[in-house]
Amino acid sequence: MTKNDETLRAPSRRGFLKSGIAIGGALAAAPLAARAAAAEGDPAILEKKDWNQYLGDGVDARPYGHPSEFEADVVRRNVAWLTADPVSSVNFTPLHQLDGIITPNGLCFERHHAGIAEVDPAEHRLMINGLVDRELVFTMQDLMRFPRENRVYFLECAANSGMEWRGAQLNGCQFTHGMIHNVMYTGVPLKYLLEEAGLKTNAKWLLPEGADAAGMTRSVPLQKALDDCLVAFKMNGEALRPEQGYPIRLAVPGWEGNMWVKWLRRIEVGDEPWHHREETSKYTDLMANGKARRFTWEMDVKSVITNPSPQAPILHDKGFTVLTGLAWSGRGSITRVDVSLDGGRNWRPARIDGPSFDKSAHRFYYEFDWDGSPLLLQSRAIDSEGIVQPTKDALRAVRGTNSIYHNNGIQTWHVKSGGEVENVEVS
Ligand SMILES: Nc1nc2c(c(=O)[nH]1)N[C@H]1C(S)=C(S)[C@@H](COP(=O)(O)O)O[C@H]1N2
Ligand SMILES: [Mo]
Repeated sequence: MTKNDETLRAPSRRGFLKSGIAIGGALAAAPLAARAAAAEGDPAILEKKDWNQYLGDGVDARPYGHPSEFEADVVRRNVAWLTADPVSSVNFTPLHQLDGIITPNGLCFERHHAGIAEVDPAEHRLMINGLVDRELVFTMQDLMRFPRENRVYFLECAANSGMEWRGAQLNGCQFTHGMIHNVMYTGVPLKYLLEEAGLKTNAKWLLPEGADAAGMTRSVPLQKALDDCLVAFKMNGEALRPEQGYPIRLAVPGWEGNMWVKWLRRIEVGDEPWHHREETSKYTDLMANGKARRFTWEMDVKSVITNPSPQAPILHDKGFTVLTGLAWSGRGSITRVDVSLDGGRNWRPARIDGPSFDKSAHRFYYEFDWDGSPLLLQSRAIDSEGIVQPTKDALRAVRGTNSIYHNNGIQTWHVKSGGEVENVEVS
């Protein structure tokens, strides 16, 4: 448990609300009135604070801004026992501490196979070779002279929720679902670069390659590249972070994160897939009969309730509460999210708020009057293809229990009467 979680869970605050005069039942019916009553004698109102009376830092004190010191707990976290070494590892986006649909750049989860490459853009090149009329090498300046587009996409690692295949394991949506981020990319459509090189008639596949020490490669069908892939250089308006592939990465919208090659240095054009390591021994779905599926590219429709969740318990007594979460699909947009408070027996539609883009995260809310009794929270998303997020049992019926990747099953959180939340499975 983190320091801040403990602070928030401290019984004194709950006790204060309980014992406060004239609060009791009023809290459930009219939370705002109850808060006003609680303010009587509140030192936060009566006492002058430093920030009321002293001048603050001037404009140049923070040339690159950072969050308030009181938000120091909002950070990526890893699970040390998952991997042998942090240079080939993963950390997780703190989904339970965010809102809206955009992931701030400093909080995007990281997945590296050989650590973060610190690339000097002046010495970085993008080469296109293989089945093309003209093999080309682009500098960063060359790339800036192609038309750019801005698009919001999620990137989800195929291994997201992989630890949960056989049952509930990690206690927090940061850890069960945090291998995802959702940012606005600025980039050059890959098709413009391929047109510049000129594709031979037998060109069918691409092999993007990273400049990191892992030299990561994946086979990407040409059709996908011509459809919506971007060579991205900005995220949320600023340069990609080194963690995310500075100065350029490939965006492969809706498809598994492993294909989004970071520190992109070369794209080979070929006539068949290469079957490299990342698409054979890794990132394939091992079925019950011991055979693996050849490729699973799309990230299917999925959702998770981010609050309440194990790292974000309910901190008030019974009464009005805000449930929220994220939903996404690699096949399009999200048209509906249902929420259940009783482990999937009854479903009610949630309210989707904020922009809805294809292959981007969607934010949903469900506000309800909590009667203080235990809950089994679930969310179930439906995408624009009409595909419904499955239960974990439905997934296992088809795929068996050997799988790691592509677990888009429905997640359950058990809210206890005290407001604490635990990861459980109800399928
Ligand atoms: N060059 C390179 N590209 C890479 C990787 C890598 O290790 N090296 N990891 C891949 C994997 S498995 C994932 S899930 C995503 C993670 O992207 P992120 O670090 O921006 O979250 O990058 C992919 N691209
Ligand atoms: Mo990944």
